[in-house]
Amino acid sequence: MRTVKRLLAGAAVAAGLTGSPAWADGPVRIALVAKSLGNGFFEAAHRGAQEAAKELGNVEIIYTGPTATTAEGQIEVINTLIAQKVDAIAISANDPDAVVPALKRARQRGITVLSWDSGVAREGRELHLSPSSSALIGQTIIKLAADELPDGGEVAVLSATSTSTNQNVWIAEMNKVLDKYPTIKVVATVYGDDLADKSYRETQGLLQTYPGLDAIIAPTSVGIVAAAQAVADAGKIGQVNVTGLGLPSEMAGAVESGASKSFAIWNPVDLGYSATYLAHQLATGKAQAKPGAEISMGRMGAAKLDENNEAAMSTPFKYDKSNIAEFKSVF
Ligand code: RAM
Repeated sequence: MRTVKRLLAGAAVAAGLTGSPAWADGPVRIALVAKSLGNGFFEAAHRGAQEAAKELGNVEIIYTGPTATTAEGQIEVINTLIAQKVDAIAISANDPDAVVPALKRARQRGITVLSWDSGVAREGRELHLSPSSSALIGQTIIKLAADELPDGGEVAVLSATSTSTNQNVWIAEMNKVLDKYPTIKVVATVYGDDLADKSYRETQGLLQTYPGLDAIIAPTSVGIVAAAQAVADAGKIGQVNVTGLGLPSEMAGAVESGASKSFAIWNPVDLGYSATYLAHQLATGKAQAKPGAEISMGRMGAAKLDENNEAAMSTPFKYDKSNIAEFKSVF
């Protein structure tokens, strides 16, 4: 724990001093907490975190998370990190509220806490970093589906967990613009919990319940792959288009087979890199999270915090047959 160090660093900032403090004791230990382990999206973010650590120097990344996408699992992870006296916790939360008491305990012990990707309620963190504007993500996922359905049709949503902050916000933003698509009918929302097998089964359920289904929007990198597989296995390629948010490396086969005409995502490596940079700035007292603050994210520029101490990165990028080959080896 670096409470003393942080106070000193804060004083150094206040006094206008810059550079690494000479009294630094060992590496700055930053925990990158995933919604769950084994998810390629978080593994890509971890690569970015390691890149930032190398660039910053004297930083140890502790990449961790529960085995399943539950808040309970994350609370256990947080408690372990508190016991390990890490300097910072950067978490993608399975639930915006359930992790707050554990994160508050961490903060009381001088640990810097921020959320990234999937947010924590304001009282549980210093800042939140979104990959992109939530409104833009919501608008993007419905547009991806609607653009392939010029005559309209039935669309279902396959989400991650029902408590996941980011998917819930994106779906809410999507719903706000549905009136722009009068011929598109959203018939159901189901939850695959970012588990491949559950997402596959939920997709099978959708195909059975809605035989006239035209598209599935899966705003989850795990769900979209499983949904595309279920559509292919059901012989429904060309009938049901799977779209949403996914990794080019994991979706290349689905795009080639035609199960997915297109999908979108931002760069998860950059997201992990940026979250790590922010954690480092806060934990070393080089910056403070407050509305209007501009905090360095290294090669990604600065995060400008809004009135809720939130910042957003770039726009989602669309992948389809024209560019998937180029990006599938990147992330
Ligand atoms: C899954 C997770 C993650 C989300 C991506 C798009 O990997 O739910 O939080 O940002 O999908």
